Amino acid sequence: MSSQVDCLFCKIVAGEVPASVVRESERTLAFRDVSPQAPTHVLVVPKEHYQDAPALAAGDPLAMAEVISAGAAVAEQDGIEAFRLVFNTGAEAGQSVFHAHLHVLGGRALSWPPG
Ligand code: IU
Repeated sequence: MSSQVDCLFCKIVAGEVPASVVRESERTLAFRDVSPQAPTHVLVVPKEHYQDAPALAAGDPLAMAEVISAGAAVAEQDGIEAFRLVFNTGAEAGQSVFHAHLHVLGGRALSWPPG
């Protein structure tokens, strides 16, 4: 499995850094964000390292589909019907960890457009 030295989310996938894991599948891991922006704020990551969502979609479309399905499953687990699925892509769009991850946000009213 491809993994990058010094990638925080690769270390979480490897069990080297602790995380509050809520769901795991063959290709994905879902864990609670350490700085939650909503009552439900979970990150779903592919276990393999891709730097962002477009790279994941191009490199492993099945894993991308599994990430999105896992996001919906997390919302169901947390009992929320309305939620937002977000891939920040690029530093200017707010991406700070360069291992593809889906934010699952819900449990409160969410405004639009985002800042
Ligand atoms: P972003 O889209 O790359 O900005 O999202 C990265 C998220 O990773 C962000 O919401 C952080 O709060 C979260 N996070 C985390 O859950 N655990 C950590 O140790 C670090 C960041 I550093």
